[in-house]
Amino acid sequence: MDSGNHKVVSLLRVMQPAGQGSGSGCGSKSGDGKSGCGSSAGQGDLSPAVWEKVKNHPCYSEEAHHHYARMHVAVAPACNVQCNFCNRKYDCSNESRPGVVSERLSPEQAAKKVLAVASTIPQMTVLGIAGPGDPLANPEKTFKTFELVAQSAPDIKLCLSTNGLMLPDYVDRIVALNVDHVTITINMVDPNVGAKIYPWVFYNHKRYTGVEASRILSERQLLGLEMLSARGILCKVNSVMIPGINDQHLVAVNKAVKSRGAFLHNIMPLISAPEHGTFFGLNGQRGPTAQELKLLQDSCEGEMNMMRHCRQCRADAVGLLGEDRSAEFTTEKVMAMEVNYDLASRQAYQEKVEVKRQAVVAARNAELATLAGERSDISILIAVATKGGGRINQHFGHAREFQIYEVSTAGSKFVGHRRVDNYCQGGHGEEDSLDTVVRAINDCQAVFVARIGGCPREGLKNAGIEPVDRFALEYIEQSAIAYFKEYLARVRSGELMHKLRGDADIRQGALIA
Ligand code: CLF
Ligand code: SF4
Repeated sequence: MDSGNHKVVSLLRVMQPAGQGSGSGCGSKSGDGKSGCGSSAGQGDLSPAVWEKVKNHPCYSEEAHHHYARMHVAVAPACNVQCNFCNRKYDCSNESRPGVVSERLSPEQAAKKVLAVASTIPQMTVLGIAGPGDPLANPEKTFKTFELVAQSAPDIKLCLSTNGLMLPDYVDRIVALNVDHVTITINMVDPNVGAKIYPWVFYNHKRYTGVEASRILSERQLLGLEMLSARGILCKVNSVMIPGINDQHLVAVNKAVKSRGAFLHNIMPLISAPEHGTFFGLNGQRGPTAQELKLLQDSCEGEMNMMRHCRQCRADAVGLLGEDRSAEFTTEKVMAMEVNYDLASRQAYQEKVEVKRQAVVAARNAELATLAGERSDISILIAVATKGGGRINQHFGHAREFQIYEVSTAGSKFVGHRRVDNYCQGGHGEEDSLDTVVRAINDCQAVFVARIGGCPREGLKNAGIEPVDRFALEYIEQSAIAYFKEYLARVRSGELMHKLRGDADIRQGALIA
């Protein structure tokens, strides 16, 4: 894609009103069509029943993901499809990408782990089964796990992520078990495109290849989505953006899934590096740049809610979406743990979380009100170092990801995140790491941090990115809007010339803890 034209189109997109704080992502489900859930204050025009399902689901509500955690249990090793971006053979506890796990669990082990995590992390609200293979290629293990958890931890929402091949066969069981969030990964609705992504599918005791394989997969995925929507299950569609293969085509996918009742669409970048051992990785298939991904997400956002806060989790991830606490809950540790699952204390803790969450929203709205009547075509991106809670509360050197906010006179919204190697390693800064960070947030005008040292401060300034620590420990969106007002004033006074920043990198390699 021509990068020059790309920038112009991207600017035009971001000049469009961000939509009263609605907009970016979260997600959930069918029937209610497009509605605010993303970075908006809350219920918006969702029905009370849908709001109840999404309000503390960290994937279906961008706002919730700052406060609530999810966990996955790896009970589903087998898969009935081969995707060219997947390799489940490699297992590294430092690597974060879908399909990677350190241990596979029995349903009984998984249920014990859920109780152990629930009693340690009271803001863990969702149990997802997402692999390492396909949960519906392992139906007995998957449903047995859900049954056990529903009996022992009834407040935890059950969530399922599938390639969709077997979905139509299990809709009744999903409904009966009260699994009210289902994600289907749909990367194409045209089997000719699919043939470049899926070498084979195994269906009805037979292996299919080529276009035929993708035709079967696509029909089953769309049928499953329709059936779930008709039953009132919240459906999210995940799509992997593969430049040159399905990037343009995902607009058609977006329309197809919206028309079948999907509540949220999560377009994720292809993660592709040779060391992953995937077909795409070994054959040099690149992932999208940050700007390419955002442009596609923006172009689909007019159609439906887009999720932009997905962290492409491991199949055994535990914690807030930006963190991974799975190492605290190995089978050995879990089996030795004294589990004290106490529903009342979990609820009491979550009530406190809600109070904090409302404070974040109220602060953002109050600041937003001060922008009323402002008109400008300027829109900027800000990178934020945060450990969660909606605050700027992380040292620059400790950040392993930056959250990205877009701010304009329409307000602020979360539009993505960038993984980085943390700058401080062994107590001192690494110049190579600073280069990586600069490339990852190169499209941002500023980076908000709780603290920052002298060397990285200078390095960022030289790269044209303003390091900002005066909002340390303050709320992110409130601060972003306040900064934007100052930025506009500086532009208007002539102190500053507003310039479009360049593109940025999305990390392709393994995440090193
Ligand atoms: Fe897990 Fe998926 Fe449920 Fe979330 S993850 S099964 S919907 S609880 Fe979330 Fe992780 Fe992205 Fe999935 S951030 S990979 S979208
Ligand atoms: Fe991997 Fe999921 Fe594709 Fe199966 S469906 S090959 S587990 S990405």
